[in-house]
Amino acid sequence: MPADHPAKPATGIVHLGLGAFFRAFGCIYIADAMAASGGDWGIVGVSLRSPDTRDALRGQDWGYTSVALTAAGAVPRWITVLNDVLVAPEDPAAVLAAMTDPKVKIVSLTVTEKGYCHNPATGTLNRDHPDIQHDLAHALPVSAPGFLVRALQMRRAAGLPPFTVLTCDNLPENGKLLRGLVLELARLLDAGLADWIAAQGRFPSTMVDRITPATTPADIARVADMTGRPDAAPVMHEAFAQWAVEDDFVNGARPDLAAAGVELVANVTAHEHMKLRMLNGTHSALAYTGYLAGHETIADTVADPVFAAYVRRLWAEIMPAVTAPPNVSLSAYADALFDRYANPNIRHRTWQIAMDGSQKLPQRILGTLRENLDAGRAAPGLFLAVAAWMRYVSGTDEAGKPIDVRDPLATKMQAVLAAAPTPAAKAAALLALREVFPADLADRMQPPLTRAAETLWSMGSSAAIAALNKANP
Ligand code: CS2
Repeated sequence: MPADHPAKPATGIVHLGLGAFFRAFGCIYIADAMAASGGDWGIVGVSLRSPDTRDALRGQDWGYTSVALTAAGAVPRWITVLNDVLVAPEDPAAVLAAMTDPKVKIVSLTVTEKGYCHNPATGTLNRDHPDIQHDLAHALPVSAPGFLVRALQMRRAAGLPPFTVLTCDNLPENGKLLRGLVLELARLLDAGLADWIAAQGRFPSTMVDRITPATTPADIARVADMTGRPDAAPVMHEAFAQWAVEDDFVNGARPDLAAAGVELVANVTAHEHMKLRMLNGTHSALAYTGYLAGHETIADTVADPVFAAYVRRLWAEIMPAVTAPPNVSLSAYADALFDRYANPNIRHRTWQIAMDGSQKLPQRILGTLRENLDAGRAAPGLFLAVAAWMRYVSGTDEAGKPIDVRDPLATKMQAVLAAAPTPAAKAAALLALREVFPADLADRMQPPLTRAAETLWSMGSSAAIAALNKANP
């Protein structure tokens, strides 16, 4: 075997939802864990929708460049941990076959919030979701929960242990949430299967963090220039990464994650809350307000002093609703986030982060708002963020230009907004969306949100934030 083609480790992990984030994050940690301690933890990636990644990587033997964009420059690295990429809609049976291979011990996921087919306000399975309806009626699934349940059913029938389900999406108590969804779907198909998964399955919760903007054609050209090796699908990311994982795997079978820098913890909730509320919450707030103010990226947004002051005010509103993990200072965490946002080499578009807000707001902003309301703490910055989301999803920006709103509820939201003539009526119409706002929270949010919506619609995002900064220094 030539030296530059050492034998690849066998596959031990199937990953559902092989987007840029997991290739810039989990794949690198797994590669580092194997480099440190060995093991057969090669990865078969699965695209649940489009063939693009498979088509791009096929001619590269599944290798690709990961580029860390540090403030000082770009650091490329060639990653070879993928053994194959499957495209689920082309051949769902091949995906199930990979997931039921006895050597596969872990099925990890990054399928984004909407891929869980759940109701974001309640965390329960959305049984009316067309993909769930499909998966209840057919043995070859289309949804992520469907693939997990059918593969676990096949493993049980074959006398194999279950795989560990390792979710890596930005959802609160993501493992517990997914366990609930899988059990709910399994029970609708076969109560014995649900009992077996409940007893034998493991669903550790995780906190994942690395800012990874979508790769652009300019990035592809730049990477080829930088490395001299053309790559159809490099991934671009910040240097920072943090992964906290609950150490709860079926038979303890996992890569040596600690050797790769993963924090193995008994309970990840504190890490998860901090990250979802302080990072993702402000990311979404900056995405809507920044987009409306004409800012293309997060770095552009926080380079504007009005928004730099706004994000600091948001952290001041959020921190009282966050319990710091052991040995973590929340204000130091906020300072570090500011520097990460300000990195001019990361071109993370506000439009990209603004996607799927109906699925993101509950865990990013609404939980914090609820706790602030309970404690009698004012949170005008967070209310302004929700108002900005409402204005954003209406589909036209402050200059009257159309916005390409991507959200599973976009059509529904735009219909109710169009029928509501005033900002107050628009706020009331969206607060009535039970997928996003539980009834009791909607009632309590209405008065401050109405004020925020009126200010935002009349003044525009930038002036509304400047006024807020001035009134609450
Ligand atoms: C972002 C996240 O797109 C988004 O909604 O908030 O992808 C964010 O960049 C990551 O969670 C950072 O770890």
